[in-house]
Amino acid sequence: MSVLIVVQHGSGGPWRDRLGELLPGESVRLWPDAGDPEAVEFCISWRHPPGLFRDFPNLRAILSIGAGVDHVFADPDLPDGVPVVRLIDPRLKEDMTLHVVHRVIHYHRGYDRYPAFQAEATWERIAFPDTEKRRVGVMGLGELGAAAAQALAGLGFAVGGWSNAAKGLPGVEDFAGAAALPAFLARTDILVCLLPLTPATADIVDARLLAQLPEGAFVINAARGGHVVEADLIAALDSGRLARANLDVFREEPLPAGSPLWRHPKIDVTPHAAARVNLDTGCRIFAETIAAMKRGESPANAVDPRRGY
Ligand code: NDP
Ligand code: OXD
Repeated sequence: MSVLIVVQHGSGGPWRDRLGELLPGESVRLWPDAGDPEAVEFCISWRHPPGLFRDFPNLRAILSIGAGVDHVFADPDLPDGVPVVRLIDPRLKEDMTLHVVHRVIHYHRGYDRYPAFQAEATWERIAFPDTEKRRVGVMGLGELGAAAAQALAGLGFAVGGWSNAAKGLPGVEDFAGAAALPAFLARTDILVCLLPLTPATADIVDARLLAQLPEGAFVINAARGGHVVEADLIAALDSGRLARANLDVFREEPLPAGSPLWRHPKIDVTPHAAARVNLDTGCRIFAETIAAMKRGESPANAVDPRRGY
């Protein structure tokens, strides 16, 4: 049997080496060096070439190198009945929480505006509301959104969270389902998107949604580029309705040099850097999943393909 690491861009070598240490006796290979296709039982993958998994007739699971599994389900030619397993890693959650908290505080306190003051040698303090009056809204209260929302609530922000089903998180006001979206948006000064990318959430941050935010709101997208209609976001920033946006993820990555997002004066670009998949913790989780499946257990954190997250 073999475990195949599939990474299209970047280096998969360290993943192969670390996993080889954690799974002694198994053949851990790096695509495209797949070896005997019949021997491949597990693929550990980030943005594989569509159709690839069909090459492996004895594949038992596809393990996502990432919390998001949209990159797997983007393949219209997945083999039937092979579970897709998402990565739930406390280290990734911690990284994301720090990114979101940092960005929220940055906008809440007006730190984005001080570089312009400094450039003109202007000594001026920016006013900001008391923390409990700053309303932050987190779209998606899953592994990452719930942690970020609770951290923000712990700092004293007025936090609301939108998800399919109410979560009852301490200090986080619940807004559940499509019917609750307008009320959630109307009370959100700083919108954080941590939704999974599915047919139901693609393009969700569009002109219609942005128009429901209060005047001068901020947007932080740390989920997927496909959530945001870029032209609508730019129009809302240009008109002054929105104050500023931080985009960490993009429809095309790396973000092409010619993209207007790079140079927009009210957009802060980070290069899909909100949370990294950690080699140590990630490999340990993959090794545990494979070991459990070899003992005959079902994989924890398999995704329901009908939901897509
Ligand atoms: P989860 O699957 O744990 O949580 C998803 C949340 O979104 C759930 O609360 C779910 O609600 C809610 N949701 C899904 N669809 C809808 C909908 N149609 N309407 C309302 N709520 C919905 O995801 P994670 O928290 O693990 O990750 C979120 C995303 O973050 C990933 O999919 C990935 O795209 C992105 N990500 C980005 C990274 C970066 O570096 N920028 C790093 C890691 C992840 P319910 O629970 O009620 O069903
Ligand atoms: C992920 C990511 O999904 O890094 O984990 O984007």
